[in-house]
Amino acid sequence: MKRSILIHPDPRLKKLCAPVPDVSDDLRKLADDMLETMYHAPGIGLAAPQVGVLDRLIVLDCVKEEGAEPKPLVMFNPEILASSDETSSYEEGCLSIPEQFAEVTRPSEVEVTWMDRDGNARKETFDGLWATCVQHEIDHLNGKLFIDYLGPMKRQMITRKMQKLKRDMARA
Ligand code: GNR
Ligand code: NI
Repeated sequence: MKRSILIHPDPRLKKLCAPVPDVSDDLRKLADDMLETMYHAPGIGLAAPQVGVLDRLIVLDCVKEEGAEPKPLVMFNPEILASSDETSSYEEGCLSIPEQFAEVTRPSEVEVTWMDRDGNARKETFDGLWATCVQHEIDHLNGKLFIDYLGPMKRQMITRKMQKLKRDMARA
């Protein structure tokens, strides 16, 4: 079941999300719904607070080549164990901030631990777009959006555009 994605500004996108004690059937269903919502958007990642659930759950699939095998990842309680000193910049976007993009600099590589959909502990090092995306998603679990890395002027300009978009959406 596809879920609707919250648009910034929304108080739920600013909250610290709670760790998941263990994986349940309800949480697996939520993860499946999030993947469906992400692929439909389309997007390369989605965090539970974006669908209004304040749990530490993210999904991602950064395989972007047309026709390539999809690689959906479901991460409960993801944690960054180590980050590279080397950084890289990507033009980031967010499904909760539609049609707005900005360069964000982050560590190029991150080592991440998480619990997978079967409740198994996992650990992997990500680079490239995967590293950017997993950091962007984990930020969502801490109430942080990519626009929080921008200067106050740019951030305010984007927030005002989103307020107008939400007003227009409510009228339509
Ligand atoms: O679909 C998305 N694309 C994207 C591009 C660059 C950096 C991060 C992202 S994540 C975003 C989906 C989203 O909002 N996830 O929270
Ligand atoms: Ni996002």
